[in-house]
Amino acid sequence: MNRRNLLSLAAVAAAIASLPSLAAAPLPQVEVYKNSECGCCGAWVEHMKAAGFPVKVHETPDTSAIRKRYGIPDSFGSCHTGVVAGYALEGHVPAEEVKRLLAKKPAAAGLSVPGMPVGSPGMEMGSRKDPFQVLLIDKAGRSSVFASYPKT
Ligand SMILES: [Cu+2]
Repeated sequence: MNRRNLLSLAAVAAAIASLPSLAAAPLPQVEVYKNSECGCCGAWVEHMKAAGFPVKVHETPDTSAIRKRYGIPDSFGSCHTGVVAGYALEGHVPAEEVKRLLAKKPAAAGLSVPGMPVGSPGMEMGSRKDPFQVLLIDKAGRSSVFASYPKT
C-alpha cells in the first residue's frame, strides 16, 4: 500500500470515529393523527418532540378510521393515534415506553393507553397522577400489560 492510500485510509477511519454512536441514532418519525381541536393531543406531540422524536401531525376529523387501519380496537381507543415504525401508538403513551417498544420490536399492532388518564404525558393536571397501564396490543387485538404507572 502506498503512502497516499494509507493517508486516505486514515481519513476514513477518522471520519468513522467521529460518527455519532448507534445509541444516539436519530429516532424514527412519529406520524400523529388527531382532531384539530384536540389540545391534549397537541400536548402529547410536544412530549414526544421533547423526547427526541421527529413528529408529523395529520389533522383528521375521524381518528377511529386510523385506529382501525392500524389494528387498535375501539375498546382500547383514545383521542389520537400515532404511528411509528409500523406500530400504532394510541393515546397518551409515554415516550419512554415507545423507545422500549422500538428496542424490543415485539410482533404487535402497537401500544395503547386507553381513555385519557390524568397525569399521563399530555394529560397533566397539577400534581394529580391517576394510575394507568400501557397496553401492548397484539395483531389479534388482544392486550397485555406493557407497563404500569406510576412506576414503583
Ligand atoms: Cu388526550
